[in-house]
Amino acid sequence: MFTSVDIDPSGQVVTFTPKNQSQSPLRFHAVWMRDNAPDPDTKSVSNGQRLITLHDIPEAITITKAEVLDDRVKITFSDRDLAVTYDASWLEENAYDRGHGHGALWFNPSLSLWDGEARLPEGDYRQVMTQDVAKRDWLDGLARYGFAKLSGGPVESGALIDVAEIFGYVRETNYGKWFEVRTEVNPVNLAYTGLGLQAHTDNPYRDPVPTMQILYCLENAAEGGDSIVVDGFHCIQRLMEEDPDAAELLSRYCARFQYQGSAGVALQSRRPMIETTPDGEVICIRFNNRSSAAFTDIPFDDMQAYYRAYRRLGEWIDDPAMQIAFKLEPGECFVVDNTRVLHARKGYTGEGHRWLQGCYPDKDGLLSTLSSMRNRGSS
Ligand code: NM2
Ligand code: OGA
Ligand code: ZN
Repeated sequence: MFTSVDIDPSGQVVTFTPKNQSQSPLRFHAVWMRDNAPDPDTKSVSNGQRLITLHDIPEAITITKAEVLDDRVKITFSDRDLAVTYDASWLEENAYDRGHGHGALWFNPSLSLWDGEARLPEGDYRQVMTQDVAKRDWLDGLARYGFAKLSGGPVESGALIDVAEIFGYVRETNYGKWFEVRTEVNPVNLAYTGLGLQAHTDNPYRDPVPTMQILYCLENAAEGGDSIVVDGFHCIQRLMEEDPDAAELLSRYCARFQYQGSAGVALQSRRPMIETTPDGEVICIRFNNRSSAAFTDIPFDDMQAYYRAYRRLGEWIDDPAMQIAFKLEPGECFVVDNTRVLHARKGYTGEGHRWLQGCYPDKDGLLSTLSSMRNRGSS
C-alpha cells in the first residue's frame, strides 16, 4: 500500500508514499494520528470507544519514529515509548489529504436521485420480514432511493409497527405512536379529510423533524386517494441547475413552520427549506404548504427573490415528470425518508372507505441496521 514514510522536521506531519505511483502522497498530522491510535489504551477492545480525551494528548505532540511494514505502519509518538501499529488500508480509507472539491450544494454520492421514470424498490412482506437477504436488499433500496414499497402484508391495525421494527424505532409524537389517516369530523389536521394534499414532507414544524414515515393501507375503496411521491433532492438539483442563486437563497435563510391544530399543542420551528451541512451537502428538505408560517427571517431586499425561488422549487415538486403515482391496496405500505422524499395524495370521495395508518420511525435505526447487515455480509 505504502512504499515509504517520511516525518517532516517539526515532527508534526507524516507523509506516506503509496505503492501505486498514480496516487499522490498522503499527509497526516501527529495529533490526528495519536487521536486515532488503535491501541488498547486508546480504544476499548470490547466496544471500540475511545478511552482518552484530547486533554490526554499533549498539544505539542510529535511523531518521533515511523516505519512501513508491508500492509501496516508503525508510529512512535513523543508522549510515550510504545509504538502504535495502524493498518495502511485504514489510513487510506480515512485519509483527508485528497480533494474535498464539491460544488456549492451537493448530495451524498450513496443516494440515487430519481424522477417519474424510475423503478422504485418494492418488496414482498413475508420475504422481507423473514429472509435476511430480502430484508437487506429492501432496506438498501430504501436508503438509496428514500422510498420503498412493501406488498402482501396483513390487513391488520398496527401492522405498520412490525414493519418499522425490522429496522428501527418509532418516534412517538402528539399524533401518537401511530395515527389513523381517515376522514374525521372536526379534523385536527387536513390529513384527516378527503382533501388532496400537495406533495410535502411531514411535520416541518417539529424540531428535530421526523426522519422517516410509514403509511400503511388498511382500506382504499373510496374514489381517488392515490398516492404520489417525488424526490425532493432531485427537485433541488433541478433548481440548482436552472438557478443556483435560488437554491442558495432557500438554504441560506430560515423559513418558519407551525402547527397548532389541537388543544395543548403549539409546535413551531425556524429552519431552512433546504438544509445543508457547513460544507454544502444537502441533508434535508422541508416543504409543506399547510404548515408554513409567516417568513420573518429573510431580509426585505431578498424576500421577493426568496418567494420566486420557493415557487420554482414547488413547480419542480408538482411537475408530473418528477412524480410517481400509485394507489395503495389494503396490506400494502410505503416507507419514505421524510428528510428527502415528499408524498402527496389525491383527493377522495364516494361511498367506499379509505383508512391508512402512519408512524414515524427514525432513520438512524435504518442506517445502523443496514450497515451492520452489510458488515456481516448477511446471507
Ligand atoms: N399527520 C398525519 O405534517 C403534517 O401535519 C402532515 C401528519 C397528522 C400525523 C400530517
Ligand atoms: C399524511 C399524508 C397521505 C395519504 O397523513 O401525512 O400525507 O395518503 N397522508 O392520506
Ligand atoms: Zn403527509
